[in-house]
Formats: sequence, structure tokens, C-alpha cells
Amino acid sequence: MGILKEKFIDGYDYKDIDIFILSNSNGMVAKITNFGGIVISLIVPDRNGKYEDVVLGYDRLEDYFENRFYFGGIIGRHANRIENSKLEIKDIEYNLKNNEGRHHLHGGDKGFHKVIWDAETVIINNRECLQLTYLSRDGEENYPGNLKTTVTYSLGDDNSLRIDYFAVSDKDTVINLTNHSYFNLSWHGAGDITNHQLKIYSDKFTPINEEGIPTGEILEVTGTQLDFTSMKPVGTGLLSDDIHIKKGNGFDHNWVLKVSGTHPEKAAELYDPESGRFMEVYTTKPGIQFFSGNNLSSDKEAKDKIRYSKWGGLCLETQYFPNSLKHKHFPSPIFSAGKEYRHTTIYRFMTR
Ligand code: G6D
Repeated sequence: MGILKEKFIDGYDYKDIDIFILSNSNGMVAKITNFGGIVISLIVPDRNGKYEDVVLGYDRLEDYFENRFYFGGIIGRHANRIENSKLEIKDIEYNLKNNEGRHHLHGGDKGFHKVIWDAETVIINNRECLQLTYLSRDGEENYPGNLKTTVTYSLGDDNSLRIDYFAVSDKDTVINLTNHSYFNLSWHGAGDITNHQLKIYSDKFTPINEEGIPTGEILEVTGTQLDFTSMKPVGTGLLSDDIHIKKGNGFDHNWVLKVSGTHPEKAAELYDPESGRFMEVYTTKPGIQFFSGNNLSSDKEAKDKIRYSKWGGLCLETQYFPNSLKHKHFPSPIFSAGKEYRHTTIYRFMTR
């Protein structure tokens, strides 16, 4: 199915901002803008064949200029946290923006969810894909190296949204990209996701301190509310007094995946008993951040004039572990000059 293009705005920052509409042979639709690589809408069927939008977002482009919840965005150069905003590579220290207290979060004030990507339609394996590219210049957000990044979005006829990331720098730098879509499988405006059932293919997680920063430990999930080794409602943990939940003000933690990194492997499953929508997540990266939308608020009117509230959607962000620059036993997101970063994540939708 061809990719259609709608104008969002002409000549903003000397570049056009458009909305690209991807569709597959079953009627699944993804609406993606080259502003921030943001997934604006993802429209999939429920068990009765009703197609509805299952990702949170805005209708107006200008709302994405702030986007303090990072709705749908490509996150980079470094997704998640860097403690004390300090990046050290080969004894050279780079002071990144402390945009979350004294820590660095999601690439800083002008992360990849805030830049205008060049967009083109390309054919890969006989499928039309949306290919976004961006050159992050040496020193942008105080990161070292000219980093060329390509993110390719495609829809499969198995009702999957596939995201392929590629990046390479001319200097040693840090690269940890993800997508920050919030899912509500009932419908983007249906309300809280406490009845959503989740399974995470991991028996370990990286606990955090009161500032949301991983301590460096890797703990078994057994005996905690972070045990999603079997499918269970998200609300059980959210309403518990589990110490890890208290520290994250809900779920806002990274689980340790057992993936080889050579091909996408299953990381999680999410099920909404109301609609029957079931989503599988596959990835090639070693971590997945489950964030339960703990700080969502109704300060802006979203799509369909909805005002979101706490727990209105949840994120499953595949990634390197947060704060891995400090903990050398965590997989490293440091890439030497010329070393290619590659990452594939697939969100596959079905019904039950
Ligand atoms: C909060 O701690 C969370 C982050 O994990 C999330 O990405 C952000 O809100 C939107 O800072």
C-alpha cells in the first residue's frame, strides 16, 4: 500500500513538516510526522474488527513543539537517564543538559523528538517504508561527534509496526535510541491502563533510587511487583506499596532482556481484555523500560479533544539500560567512530 503525505506546515525552520500515512493490506494505519519522527496515530482492529487509534498524542503540530511527555517521539541521542548529566568518553568529560533535576533525560532540551527529520519513501523487501534521516552535528546538546541517524518505519501485513534504527558517528560517542509511544489498547482516550495485562520476558530488572536513577544492581523480579514473568494486570502493582513502585511513582523501570542482539526477539506482550487487542514487542536491544504514564496530566487537549490523565497510557521503550555509562557491567551504549549502531523493534498487533 502506498505512503500518502499530508502537509503539517510549510517551511518551518526552512524545512517542511508533513504527516506520512502508512497502511497495510488489512487496514492498519500509522500516521507519522517527520517532526521528531513522532508516531501520531496507530490504528488497529479490536476483536470485532473495529479499527481504533491506540497511541496517545496531539492533533496540533504546535503541541508537539513542547511535548513534555515525549508522545510518540524518536528519543535520542541517549534515551533515558544519564546520572549527573555527565558523559565521559576516553577521559574526556562532556557536560550534558540537566533537564531532569541534576540528571540528563532523553537527549536534552532538543532531543531527537524535537528535530525535523528529512523524509523519503523507500522500498525494502518489496515494502514501502518511511525513511527518516537526521544529522546531529558535533556538539549538538553537547554530545561529541557528527552522528548520522536513519530511522525506518514500516507496516507488515501481519499488523506489525517495525522500526529499524541505524546510526554512525565520526567520533566516539553515545547512542541509545528508542520510540516513546504510549499505548492504550482500548483506544487512546479510553482512560487508565490499569486493566491492561502485561508479560515481560525477563526475570531481572535494574532497581532505581528515589531520583529514578538505576543503582547498578540487577535484581530478580521474584517477590516484587515487577514480576511480569506471567501475564498479569498492570494495576495490581500500581496500587501496591512495593518499594520499587514507590521509588518510581509507579512503573518506570528497565527490565533485563535475554536477547542475542542478532535478530528481534520477544520482549513483552500486552493485552486489553476490553477490546481483545493483543500486542507483542520484539527487539534486538538488551533492555526495555516500562513506564506506566505516572505523570500524565490533562494540561493540553489531545486528539479527539481528549484530556489524558494519570496512567492514561503506557510505554514499552526498548533500549540500552539507563545510566549504563556509570555502570560498566551494564551493556555499553558507547560507539567508537565508524562503529555502526543498529536496532530493530517490532510492535505486532493481533486480537484474542
Ligand atoms: C518521566 O520518569 C519518566 C520518564 O521515564 C518518562 O520518559 C517521562 O516522564 C515522560 O520523566
